[in-house]
Amino acid sequence: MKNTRSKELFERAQKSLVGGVNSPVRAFNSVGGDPLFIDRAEGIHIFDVDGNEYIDLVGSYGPMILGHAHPKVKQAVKEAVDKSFTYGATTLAEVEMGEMIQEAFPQIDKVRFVNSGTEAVISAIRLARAATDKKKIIKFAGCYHGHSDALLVAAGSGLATLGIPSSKGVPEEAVNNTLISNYNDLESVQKWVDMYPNEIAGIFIEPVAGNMGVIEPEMDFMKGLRKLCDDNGILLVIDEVMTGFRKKFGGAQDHFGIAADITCMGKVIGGGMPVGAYAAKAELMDQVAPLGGMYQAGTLSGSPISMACGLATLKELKNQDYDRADQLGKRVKAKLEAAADKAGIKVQVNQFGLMVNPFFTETPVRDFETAQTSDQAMFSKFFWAVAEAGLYIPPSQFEAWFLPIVLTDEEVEEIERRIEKAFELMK
Ligand code: HOZ
Repeated sequence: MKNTRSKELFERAQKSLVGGVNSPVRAFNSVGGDPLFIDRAEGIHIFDVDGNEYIDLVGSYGPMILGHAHPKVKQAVKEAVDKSFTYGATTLAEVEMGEMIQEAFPQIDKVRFVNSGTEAVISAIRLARAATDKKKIIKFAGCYHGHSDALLVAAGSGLATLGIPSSKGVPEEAVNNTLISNYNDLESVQKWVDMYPNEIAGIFIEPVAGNMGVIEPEMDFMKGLRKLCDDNGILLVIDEVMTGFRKKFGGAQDHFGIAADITCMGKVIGGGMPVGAYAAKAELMDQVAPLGGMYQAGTLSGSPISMACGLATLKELKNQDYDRADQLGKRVKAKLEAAADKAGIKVQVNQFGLMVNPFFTETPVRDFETAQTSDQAMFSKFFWAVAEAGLYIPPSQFEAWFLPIVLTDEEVEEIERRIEKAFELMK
């Protein structure tokens, strides 16, 4: 695989950008070698600056569910750009987006758009505290909810990849009220509720973890969390930044039959432009300014270009066959298992709809501890073999792969061939 131009650009990038990247997950620290610099992408294909073509299974870490540069989305963005870029005033597209979210999430009355998943979760923490007049929050080891101080402990994503247990620069005071529990372990949550009755404002969870690899919740665990919240006046905050519109037109919470008190969104709802959102029943959202005393604002919130991109994406998703999407994910999982088996490599493949990823371990992966049993050296080898075979996957064991929903049967067959080839290269 030729990488002369990527190498040159990386050397140049390191002189002006921290580590040559603008987000640590883009660095190749855990797989070794130099990051690939991307030139362009179209549909399911992505091309690096050396002219190598890959099938893109990163999808910009989630937003590109329709593949790249979808013609209808591109057209909507062009039309928005032609009018201007931002007005600092409300537009029709924001209202339409709000209505679209209401339609997709029956438990939501009102929504506030922000610019990222991180911002959505920061705001949800504030709202949970404002609404309950309590300070403590619970998060799960290995879950990642963006880079805000209060949730940057025992976090997945880049922190897990780089082996950073908790970020420097986060003062003790900022995390004094953050309690850590284990995913799929209700007792580890009950323990905190017993220890701090009447002090916990919210429980924050990814309904399917996607930042310690992909991990599905056990139904008893999710149902138990809902009950624990109801019995103790705690708000259940479900972070659907990764899962929103991924498994169905709506949230994973609807798929599991669990309703959040506050829902956070991002990624897909922007279709590739920066959008986040938090949303809830009116009694909660009406506590947000200008109706209530919880303040949160943003110059570019609900940006007309981002809204146009998000709206066109969601309109297109409404016509997609999500049952078929799940079958696509299952086919990729089955191929990874079969090809690994043929190559004599132990693998556990977790999959939720279009989210997939392999762990190189014999241990079934159900939480952060078991995720960490994956053989990192094997993952690095796999990453480069897969790149050589023409698949672009995240350069980290702990990031979910995001398959595009638009894959044709022939394209899935091509992915299967490339997986097969990758495992052959690993021999
Ligand atoms: N938020 C993404 C989930 N792990 C990763 C993208 C990034 O941090 O750059």
